[in-house]
Amino acid sequence: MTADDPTWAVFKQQFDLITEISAAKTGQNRLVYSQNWVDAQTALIKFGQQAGLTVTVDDYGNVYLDFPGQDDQIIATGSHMDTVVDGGRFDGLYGVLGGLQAIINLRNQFGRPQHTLRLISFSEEEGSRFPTTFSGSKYYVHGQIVKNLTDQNGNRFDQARKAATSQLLALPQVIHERPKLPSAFTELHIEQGPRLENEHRQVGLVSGIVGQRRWQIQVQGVANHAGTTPMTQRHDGLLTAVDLIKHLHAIASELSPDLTFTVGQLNVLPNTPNVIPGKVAFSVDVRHPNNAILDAFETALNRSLTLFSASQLTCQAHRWVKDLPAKFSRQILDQNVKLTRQLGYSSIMMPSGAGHDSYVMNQAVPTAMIFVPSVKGISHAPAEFTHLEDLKTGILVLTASLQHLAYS
Ligand code: HGY
Ligand code: MN
Ligand code: MN
Ligand code: MN
Repeated sequence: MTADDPTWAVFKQQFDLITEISAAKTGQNRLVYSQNWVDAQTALIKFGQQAGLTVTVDDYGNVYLDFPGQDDQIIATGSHMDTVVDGGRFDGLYGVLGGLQAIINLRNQFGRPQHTLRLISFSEEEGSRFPTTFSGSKYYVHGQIVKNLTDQNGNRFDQARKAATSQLLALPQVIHERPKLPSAFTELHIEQGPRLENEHRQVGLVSGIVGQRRWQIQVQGVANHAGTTPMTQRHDGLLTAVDLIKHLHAIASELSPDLTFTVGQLNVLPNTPNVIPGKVAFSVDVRHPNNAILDAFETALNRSLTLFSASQLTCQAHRWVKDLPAKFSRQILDQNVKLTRQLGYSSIMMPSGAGHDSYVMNQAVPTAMIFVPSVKGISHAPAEFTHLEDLKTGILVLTASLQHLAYS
C-alpha cells in the first residue's frame, strides 16, 4: 500500500487521524465512553457520511454505517473501537477502518449491492474500563444491558454510557436505534500472536475461538505495623496472594501446555511500605480450546481458596467471564479459503487465542474472521505492529468475501 495509491490513501489518513486522537501516555487509550472514544467514534461517523453511508447509533454507542442494497438482507463486517490501557494501534481499529475501506472498494468497483453492506464499530469489547466484556455486541445481538458497574475511579457505567452516546446522537443525520441483525458477519483483525509470522503465511482463516474464563480473586488478611508485628503473628495478604498465584500457575501448567494463565492486574491495600498488606485483589485469565480443561482448572481454583485460607485470612473468587469455546461458520470459512487461494495469498486455518466481538455475533449469525500477521506476535502493547502490505492483503480478502456474500 503506497501513500499515493488513491484507494489506500483514505484508509491511511483515517487510521493516522484516529490513532493520533487516541495517543495518550505511551500507547493507544480509547477506553469505552472516554472522550478519546467519543472523538474516535465521531471521526468514524464523519468518515461514513463522507463516503455517502447512512449512520445509525444505538443506546450503547455502537456505530453502524450502511451502504443500502436492493433488498433488506444485511451483510456486515466490523470490530471494536475501544482499546486496552496503553494498547496498540491495530487491535479493533484495523477491523473497523479496514471494513469501511472494503465497503468503499466494493461501492467504487460494483455500485449498489444486492444486500445492504454494514460496517459496525462496537462500543466495547476489551473489558478494560468496566468489569464487563463485549457489552456493545451483547447489546446489539441480545439486547443485554449492563447493570450497576463502576470503573476503578467509581464512575458508573450507565452515566458514562449516556454522556458519551448523547454526544454521538447529537451529530447531524444520525439515526437512533438498535438495528436488525445481519445474515452474515465477518471480522477483520490482527492475529495478536506469532503463528502467521512464524509459519510465513499472509492470512489466517479463523476456525473458532478458545474458551475463556476470568476471575477477580480477593485475599483478605490483616493490615498491621511492618516493624512491630512479629513474623509469627502476621496475616499478610500479599504473601498469601503470591503463594496462591504460584500454586494456580503450577496447576495450569500441569493441566495442559496450551492452557494460558495470566495475572494481569494486582491491587495491594493500603499499598504503603511500612504496612503489612491487609487486602489484595488480583485477576486470573485462563483460556483453552477444550472446556473440560477449563472446568478442571476451575475446580482446582475453588479448592485452593479453602487451602490458602486460614484463621484471620480469607481467599474468595468472583468469576465474571465464562465463555465456552466457539466454532465459526464452516460455510463462510470454506468460501474464504477458496477466495484467498484465488487471490494468490498463502493462508492457514487456525483458532483464535484472543476474544473478539465475533464470539458474540456467532451466537446469532453465521460468522467468520480473517487474520493478518502481527510482527513478533506482539499485541495489547504500544509495540503492536502490522506491515502496510499485510493490512492491504487483509482488506482485499475481506473485500472479496463481502463481494461474494453481498452481490449475489
Ligand atoms: O482479551 C482478549 O482476548 C481480547 O483482546 N479482548
Ligand atoms: Mn480485538
Ligand atoms: Mn484486544
Ligand atoms: Mn444473496
